[in-house]
Amino acid sequence: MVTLTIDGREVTVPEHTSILEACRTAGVKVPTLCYLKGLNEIGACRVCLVEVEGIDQLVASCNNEALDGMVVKTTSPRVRQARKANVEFLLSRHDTACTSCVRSGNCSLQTVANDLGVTSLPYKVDLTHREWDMDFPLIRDADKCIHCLRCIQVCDRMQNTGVWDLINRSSHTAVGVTGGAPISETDCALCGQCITHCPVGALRERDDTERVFDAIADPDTTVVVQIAPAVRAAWGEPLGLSHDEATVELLAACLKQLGVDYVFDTSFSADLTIMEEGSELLRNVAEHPGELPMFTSCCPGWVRYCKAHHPEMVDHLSTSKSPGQMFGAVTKSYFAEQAGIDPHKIFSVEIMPCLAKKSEVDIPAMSDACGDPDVDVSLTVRELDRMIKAGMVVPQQLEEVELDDPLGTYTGAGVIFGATGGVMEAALRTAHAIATGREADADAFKDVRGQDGWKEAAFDLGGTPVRVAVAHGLGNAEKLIQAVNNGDATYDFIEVMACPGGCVGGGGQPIHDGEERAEERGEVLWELDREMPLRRSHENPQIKAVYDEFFGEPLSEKAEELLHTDHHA
Ligand code: HC1
Ligand code: SF4
Repeated sequence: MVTLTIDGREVTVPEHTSILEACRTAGVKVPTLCYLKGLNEIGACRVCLVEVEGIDQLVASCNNEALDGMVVKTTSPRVRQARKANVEFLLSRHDTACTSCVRSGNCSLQTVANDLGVTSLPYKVDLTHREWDMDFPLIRDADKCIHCLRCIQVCDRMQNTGVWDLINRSSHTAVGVTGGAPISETDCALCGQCITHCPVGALRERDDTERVFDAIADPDTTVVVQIAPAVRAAWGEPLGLSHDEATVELLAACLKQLGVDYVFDTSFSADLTIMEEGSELLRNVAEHPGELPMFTSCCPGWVRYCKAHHPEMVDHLSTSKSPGQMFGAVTKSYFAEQAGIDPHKIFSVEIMPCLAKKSEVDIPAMSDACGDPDVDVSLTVRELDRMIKAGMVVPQQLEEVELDDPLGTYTGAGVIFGATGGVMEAALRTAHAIATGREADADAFKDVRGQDGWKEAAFDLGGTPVRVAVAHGLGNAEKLIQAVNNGDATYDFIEVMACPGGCVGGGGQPIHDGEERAEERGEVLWELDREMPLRRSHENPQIKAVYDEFFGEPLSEKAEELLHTDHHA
């Protein structure tokens, strides 16, 4: 341990702690822009400067160690003036059109400039106005970049993807796409983690909200919205709602207030995915062992990564569509038939914590129900929240409403899809019942929960041993695949979610700069599961009905046509 003095207070911290972390331990606020603990500790933004007795220069607190006997000052005039000058320098090269920026009100540069009393910009350099493919789901505005390098580190070290890099030389050095390639030609998985880790508005999603507003305004169009499992754990955060207040039923009320015709829950089709994927797993274990290990395929970020980096594994991806896509196919077939609506007049919207879903809905093969895309638009939670605000909807003034029939019923198994390990656990609950004819305790498979990057467990499904693994974050997935390819690990079934923590930590979720909320949000889902009367997908009465009335049974010809896909298509 080392003991130092910060602003006259003695603080004791473990050796090798940074001065910044020591300040945080002492409750001393130090502003930062580039710092991400464990990932980006490079002192690039120079906003966390502090004064250390005996050293002439001010030092960046994030990449200098706290030493025994050190005396640190964080509030001296020198420190304040230097921080302010550094923020002014960043602003001189920044497009400060805050009123039209998606991060206005949630931007760390804006906050620190306001905190430091920046009221005018003493100088300004010409901006670059670099071109970008505005049709791509991920938008980058080079004029907003502050060169914090977080996106490079997150993409490279956490997600093993390497889309971003430093480009150009000397004074022209900037952050850009590696090798200067067009973004659509890179291996970007569209996990969106660079967006949620950007402190400013340099990275964002393509905004598709106007397409939804237009569909709502068209009297000939029936707008059907599905809400993904992980949305309920986060949609209320920017709107000042607690987790208890921000229920899926209150969100349904907001959507109805906006003019949406039907509101359903993707957790319903997560139950459907389990019926198909669980049956596929048992079939492969019994009849096609060469197709093992089977990987989950509900995360399009992971599917994109797999296709780009591990084409040898594509045939091991489950052919079951993601719940979002299954929901779209069911909406424009079974639901349209039940409700007597022409499926061509349905506008199908999914609200997802995800960026990659924007590319999934555009895959040409995902148009099985009536020839039109099964899902027309995928919105992130951030776009949803912007729609709620733009519609002047005040959730606090609304009463909850029930989800619509017949696709609004779901089980706890469907809800936990949004947290790492949840898809696996939901699948095992149902696979066990199919294999044995008996119900296991709903918590019997909880060994696959938790925040470890790579988890494994083995279960007995009616005499058949099944070895499973769960990875979240593409860097962890990469390690797991290499172990499988090298023969160092053997599994039958593997869940991969691209985002750390699963969809609760998704790249389309609300942003809280410097904070990781996935674990806390995941707890919301596990708690909802514990409270649900039905916790196994096969117990969902509407799932039973949809098989009785429409699909026949899992893996039937109709199910294969509407609920499965060819990943090579
Ligand atoms: Fe997910 Fe899924 S869990 S992929 O993260 O399988 O986005 O929430 O909707 O489709 O159900 C996302 C979440 C979501 C699908 C489900
Ligand atoms: Fe999207 Fe979820 Fe996959 Fe992240 S983990 S890319 S949010 S589906």
